[in-house]
Parts: sequence; structure tokens; C-alpha cells
Amino acid sequence: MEPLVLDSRTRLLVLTGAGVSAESGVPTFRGMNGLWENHPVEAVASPEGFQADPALVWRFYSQRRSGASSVMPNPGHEALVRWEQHLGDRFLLATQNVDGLHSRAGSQRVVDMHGNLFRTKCADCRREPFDDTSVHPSGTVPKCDHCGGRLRPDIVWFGEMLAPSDLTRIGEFITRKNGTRLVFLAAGTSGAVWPAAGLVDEVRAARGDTWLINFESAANTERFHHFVQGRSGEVLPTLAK
Ligand code: BJW
Ligand code: ZN
Repeated sequence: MEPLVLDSRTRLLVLTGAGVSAESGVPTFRGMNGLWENHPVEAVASPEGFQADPALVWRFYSQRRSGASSVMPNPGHEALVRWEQHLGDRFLLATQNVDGLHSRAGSQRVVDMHGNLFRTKCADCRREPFDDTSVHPSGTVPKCDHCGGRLRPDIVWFGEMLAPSDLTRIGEFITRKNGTRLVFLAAGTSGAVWPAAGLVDEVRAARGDTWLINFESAANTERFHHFVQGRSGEVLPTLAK
């Protein structure tokens, strides 16, 4: 297999998805057939779902908070930390995962594209999102101290916009012109959810080299120059030269 070359002329954008956390024991989305306790993920991860049954949504995210707190980063996360230590500002990690495992492993240049499981915001007022590990497993709905409105997890749900500052940070990394060669590596993601699934095309438009590391073929596999089929915790630690 051709190695992934990370030399002093390379800048590397990594996109991770649920598959990278799978080996830590965090369930993937499509692996649950897109269902949680028989509810379609869209029903518990959308503004409409929250409107219809906020207590159910808090039960879902409480279970996720408890699950993510009880697991540890795996060798896939650790390989990304080593690449960042080697590349410095020529490295950026865009993650769709909200579990915080990349930061816990030691990654620093991280864009949490889909938000953070351990942050809460108000659905009604503009107060700043805040760190929060509390759980509401019986399905009660926490209230905002500022306006009395409903609190919600600080997650990007279906139909919601990603933070413009996050998209700008990723876009600027892709188009940066400083004589470096752009490499993009996506790992553990089904390529089904946008705009993350379109990053491979943005990178190709900027003439970058593209790699997919995934356990099975993804919805956008044919858009990548290289596809390495396998588990991220096994492939990532041995991929780079
Ligand atoms: C392993 C492994 C191992 C397992 N090693 N691999 C263009 C076209 C069509 C639709 C749209 C479009 N643009 C926007 C949309 C709508 C929508 C969308 O994409 N829908 C699709 C389902 C079609 N996108 C949005 O709504 C986004 N917002 C937006 O675009 O705003 C503007 C707009 C709004 C409305 C209309 C048009 C524009 C927001 C998307 C936010 C997604 N949020 C979620 C849920 C909340 C997070 C949470 O609670 O955790 O984020 S969805 C869910 O999917 C979650 C994930 O981050 C995301 C991606 O999933 P991921 O990570 O790829 O996981 P899986 O499970 O799908 O795949 C895991 C893969 O790993 C598998 O392939 C396994 O084989 C593999 N694997 N073990 C390596 N050990
Ligand atoms: Zn409020």
C-alpha cells in the first residue's frame, strides 16, 4: 500500500466520524440502523423532534453523555494526536463527533462541526452555551436561569446550520496558499451527511490528495483518490510515513 506522506511540505485536513469512536465503544448512527430505542435519529436530533418531545430528546442525550463519559480514546485518536504534534499549524481536525474524545486524547486544533455533547445552550435566548455534564435520564427538561426557556444540547441537529466560523476555518485551511501540498483524510464516516460529505470535493477543487479510511464503502467512496478499508484504530497508527 502506498504510504500517506506527512513531510514538511504537507498540510493535512482530517475529517472524522462515528467510526473513529466505535472502537472506544460509542455506537455509530447508521450502525443502529439510524434508530435509537426505535425512534429514527432525525426524530431525536432535530429542532422539530425537540419541539414535539423535549423530554425524549433529553433522555437520548443523557444516555449519550453517560456513555461518552465512561469510555476512553483509542489508538485511532492517538495517531491523530501524533500527526498534529508533527505537523503543528499544518494540521486541522474537523470532527463530526460530539463525544469530546479527540480533545480528551490531546488533539488541540479541533473543529467540532456538529457541536459538543457536554455543552448546553438555551433554545429561546441568546445566552452563551456553557459546559454541562448533567443528565436528565427520566426525561425532565432543564430550564434556562436567564429566561426560563428550555435548555437544549449544543449540537447541530438536522436542518440546522453549522457555525459559520467553523466552516470558514475549514474553508481557509483548504484554500491556504503557502506552498504546502494539501492532503485530506476522512475516517470512520458514512459520507451520508452534508456538508461534511462534500469536503472531499472542496479539497479536490483545491487540487488536494484525498484518502478515505473506513470499515465499509461509504456513500462517497468514489470521490476519493485512495480508499483503505479497515478499522481506523488499526489503519491510522500504521498509515503515515
Ligand atoms: C468504521 C468503524 C471503525 C464503523 N473504523 N470505520 C445536501 C444533500 C442532501 C441533504 C442535505 C444536503 N445538505 C444538507 C442536507 C440536509 C442534512 C443531511 O445531510 N441529510 C442527509 C441525511 C441526506 N444536513 C443538515 O441538515 C446539516 N445542516 C445543514 O446543511 O444546514 C443547511 C441546510 C439545512 C436544511 C436543508 C439544506 C441545508 C446538519 C447536519 C447535522 C448532523 N447532525 C447529526 C446528529 C446530531 C449529532 C449527535 O447527536 O451526535 O450528526 S446526524 C449524525 O450523522 C451525526 C453524525 O455526526 C453525522 C455523521 O455520521 P457519521 O459520523 O458519518 O456516522 P455513521 O454512523 O453514518 O457512519 C459511521 C461509519 O463508520 C460507517 O460507514 C461504518 O462502516 C464506519 N465504521 N466502525 C472505521 N472501527
Ligand atoms: Zn434562555
